Amino acid sequence: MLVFHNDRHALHHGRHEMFRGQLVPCFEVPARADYVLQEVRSRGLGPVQGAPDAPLEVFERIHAPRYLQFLSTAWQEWVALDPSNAERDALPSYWPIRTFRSDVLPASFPARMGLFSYDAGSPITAGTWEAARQGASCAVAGARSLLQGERCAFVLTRPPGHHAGHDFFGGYCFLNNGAIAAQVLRDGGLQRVAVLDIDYHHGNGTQAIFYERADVFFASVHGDPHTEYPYYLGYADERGAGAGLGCNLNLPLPRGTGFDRWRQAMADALQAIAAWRAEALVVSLGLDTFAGDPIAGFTLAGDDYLRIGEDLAAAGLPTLFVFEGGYAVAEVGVNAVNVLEGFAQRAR
Ligand code: OKP
Ligand code: ZN
Repeated sequence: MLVFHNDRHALHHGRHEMFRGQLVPCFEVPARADYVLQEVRSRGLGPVQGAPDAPLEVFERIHAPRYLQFLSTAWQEWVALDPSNAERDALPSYWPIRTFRSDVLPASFPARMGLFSYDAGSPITAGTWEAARQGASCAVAGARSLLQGERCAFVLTRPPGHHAGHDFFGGYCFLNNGAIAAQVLRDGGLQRVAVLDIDYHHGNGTQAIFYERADVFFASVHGDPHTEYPYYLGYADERGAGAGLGCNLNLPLPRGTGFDRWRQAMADALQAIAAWRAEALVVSLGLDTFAGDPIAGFTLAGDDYLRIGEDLAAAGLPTLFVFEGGYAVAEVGVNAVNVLEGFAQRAR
């Protein structure tokens, strides 16, 4: 399996996120990707390569130009507010919730931080833009490899992407790598592309991006948003809108769900994707469904990830895996590569 590795991922290294009234150390750390790369190498999953920088126009197929402009200069603006900010991560403090305007782009940088975000848990650091841009470039390269005829590929990047929307960051995500990959597949000539999100958290960004589109099917198995982040999206009655009605499938499961029930939900999602006649599959591969995850609530075990890979291979579609969450740092590499190895063994 081809592996597209973001060799600039560690340039994004948040120190703190706001959690219940205090700054706590970030869960989304560079070591996560390092463990996955180490496991990819030790188990000989396949050749590891980087990716050329994709032009911004490719990202503009998914993200608003003014949002990309904001991200690309955010750190410089943060430091310009106060030179001592260089020692601190940039976090938002104000948000334009209902009744406020979002059409006006304020001159104030803190005001724009809030305009383009939805939580205080996603710090911007000196290298966030470089890291996110290189990761999205890996997603572009991975999608192009499928267009060239690869059966499967793995985009090994962080920060993750599935919470990032058309013009907002949040949930540790800045550029929506999976959505960008799906768009590259569409623009490369495929008519019907499915995104299957198996991260513990609902992929609100990806859902929102494709919600009114009939050419990309979004399916997600995740913790019930009544109790789990991101809370405000991911309910079962969200089925798409306009031309996209029927092209969105949410399968929320209660906190504490184990593998048997989870596996049946993924089977239901794959059946819907097959019935919709998808031509390719992008998997938002979160490993935070693991029992040992510090910020999630399902109880999957290491070997379960081999079965997930096998089930995904049995769907028979060209498949791009995009790394998302998974915060049991020491185990995330084994769990991720279990999925990929299970897939590779069943697919051949
Ligand atoms: C990103 B991805 C922990 C609270 C949860 C946001 C979780 C983002 C998950 N301090 N904060 O879907 O794995
Ligand atoms: Zn997650």
